[in-house]
Amino acid sequence: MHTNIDTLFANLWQDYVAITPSAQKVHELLGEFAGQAELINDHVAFRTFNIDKINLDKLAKHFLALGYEEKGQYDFEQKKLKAKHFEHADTNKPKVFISELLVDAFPENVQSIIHRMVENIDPNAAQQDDFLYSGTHWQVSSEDYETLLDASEYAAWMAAWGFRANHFTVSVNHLQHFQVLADVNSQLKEAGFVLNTSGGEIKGGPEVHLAQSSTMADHIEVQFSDTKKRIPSCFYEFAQRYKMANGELYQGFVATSADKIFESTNAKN
Ligand code: OOG
Ligand code: NI
Repeated sequence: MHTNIDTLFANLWQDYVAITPSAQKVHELLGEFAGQAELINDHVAFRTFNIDKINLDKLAKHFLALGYEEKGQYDFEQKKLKAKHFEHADTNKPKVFISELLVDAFPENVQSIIHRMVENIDPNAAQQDDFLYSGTHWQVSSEDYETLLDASEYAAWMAAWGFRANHFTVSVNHLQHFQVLADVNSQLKEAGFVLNTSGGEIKGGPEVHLAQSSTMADHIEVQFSDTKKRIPSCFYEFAQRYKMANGELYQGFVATSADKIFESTNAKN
């Protein structure tokens, strides 16, 4: 387990930008406009399968050990996913959003591809310091990738990329130059970045106390067991939080919005 939160997120960021070059560029662009070198992250997100060896709880353990607490649970029936979010008492530390695919809800052929991948993981891997940015622990063929893609974009993404930050999220509330998410989006589009328009460019809003947008994932070449393919890697998200009736900023997530954010890594449609 990591002993230092900032070191963990620094390592996660390094791994993330290596396969998400646009995130580094967006980071520089927003920092320059806002006149600030440091951007505060609203949250960082992770994906996994609901298989004991590496399930959501195994990922969460790393954050619980660093003082994070579980704060919310979410269900995505259509995508066959569950998620939880975690917060740290130090509100300047990023929140953590972890989802897991309900593998047993998929057809036999899909389950067997996933189980073959997971069987290849060392039994102690999930406890290792670097597990959260350890990537894949298996090899898949491009054919298996395509089979997964037809059943679940999420499963295919996991097969290609494994364990790592799926996205970082800029806290718009902490951006000095920008007041609202729409202005951030305009700036990004002007600079040529492509935003996820599923469910609208801005998901949610003041009425649910959270507005979110994201880039579409970069496309990066991946070596499969048989051939190379250019496929979606990771994306960058932007979140603006609003005060609730009690005057406090909402800290949770919004399932209907999250459902669309997942699609930022879609290879199809
Ligand atoms: C997570 C999508 C949900 C949010 O902020 O609502 C999410 C994912 O794509 O793994 O990050
Ligand atoms: Ni997110």
